[in-house]
Amino acid sequence: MKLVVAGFGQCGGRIADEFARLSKKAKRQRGIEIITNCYAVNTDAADLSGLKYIGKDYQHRILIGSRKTGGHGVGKINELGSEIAKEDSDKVIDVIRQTKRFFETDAFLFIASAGGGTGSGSVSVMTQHIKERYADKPIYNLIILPFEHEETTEGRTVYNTATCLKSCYSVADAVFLVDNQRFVRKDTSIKGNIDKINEMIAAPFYNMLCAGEEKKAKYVASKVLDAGDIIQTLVGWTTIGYGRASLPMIRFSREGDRNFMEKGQDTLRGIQAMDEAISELSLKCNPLDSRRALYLISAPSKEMNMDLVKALGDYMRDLAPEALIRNGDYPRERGQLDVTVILSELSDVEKVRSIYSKSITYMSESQKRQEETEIKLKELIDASETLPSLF
Ligand SMILES: Nc1nc2c(ncn2[C@@H]2O[C@H](COP(=O)(O)OP(=O)(O)OP(=O)(O)O)[C@@H](O)[C@H]2O)c(=O)[nH]1
Ligand SMILES: [Mg+2]
Repeated sequence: MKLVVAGFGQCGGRIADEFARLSKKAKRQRGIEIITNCYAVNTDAADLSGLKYIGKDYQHRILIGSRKTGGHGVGKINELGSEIAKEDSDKVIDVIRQTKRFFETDAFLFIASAGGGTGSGSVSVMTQHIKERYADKPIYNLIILPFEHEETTEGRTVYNTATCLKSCYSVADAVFLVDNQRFVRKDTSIKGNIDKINEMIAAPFYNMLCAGEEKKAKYVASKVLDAGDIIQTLVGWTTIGYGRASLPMIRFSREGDRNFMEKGQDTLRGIQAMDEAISELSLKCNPLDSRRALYLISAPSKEMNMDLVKALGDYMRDLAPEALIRNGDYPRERGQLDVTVILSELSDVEKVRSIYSKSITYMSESQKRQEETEIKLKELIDASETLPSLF
């Protein structure tokens, strides 16, 4: 599957940069193209210059709203981010239109954090503009939810997140949700290591995008997972995850030499990897709520057998009985077995519900605070009424 990727705001830009790295890796290691072009869009010039892999020119690092912000960001006011995106959307669409071999692109992926200002405000607006322009290509959002401590210390973060989620859900074909907090839980040593987190966010997409683009016969799957399968799976709230199991170093070279015990081990390893993928999903959710699901097994071809594929299919069916399940295999990885899982069309997402409700509380509290402040300021002005002014 080939994507046009664009990141909005600092977080979006950095993760798009990570996708640009994966795109280079796919070309170098596998000779295939998974991203037709990659952009970063920001109101902050300094953030744009900190990227590594996205083209350095102004047609890949796109500065918007410089008249309004002086190139210094919107300081968490996502309404301003959305206003700027409305004004400058043509600037972004014009460069995307010039993507070489744009016609080969299967879909768009627009990335942003929900808690900031620029990305949070602009991603849904840009998604809507692209949708109006290119009705035939699906557009997906990858939205990063704030760390827990940001939610508790800064009410505005929750408000931005809620308004961003509501707007994205109403325009994008699917919204991948990624909870920053999940990555801290996974490995405390990476707390504060944002590059590592970004790497982990983008990693599950790699084999998924490569599988359908593989040209070399020996790496082409027996059941190819192509863009059509992915597009048919992605609807509404979506999570993605992947797990891996390492394979024993020494293997019998002929299939016939392997006994049923070893085949049983293969299946067990596959189940382990799928378990990990489910427990490491980008957002905590209940697989029972999923209406569409997909899994991809990537392993050396001799590790892939019908028993394994069937066992994982049965397992997935138990986890997500309401879902229409698609699958594929990708005979690529060396020395390990990877399982990538997507759960989509989630009918309920606890995290989203909690953010909506926290945001409504925040709104009424901040309105009350505002009214109290106005009353106090008026009292202060009244106290100075009889004093002369110097003007
Ligand atoms: N995973 C991840 N999260 C990030 C990154 N940078 C910022 N965040 C998160 O994104 C939120 C802040 O949004 P930013 O992307 O910095 O904001 P922005 O879109 O640039 O908007 P303004 O700076 O307000 O103009 C917070 O929740 C951060 O924890 C990143 O590189 N990776
Ligand atoms: Mg910023």
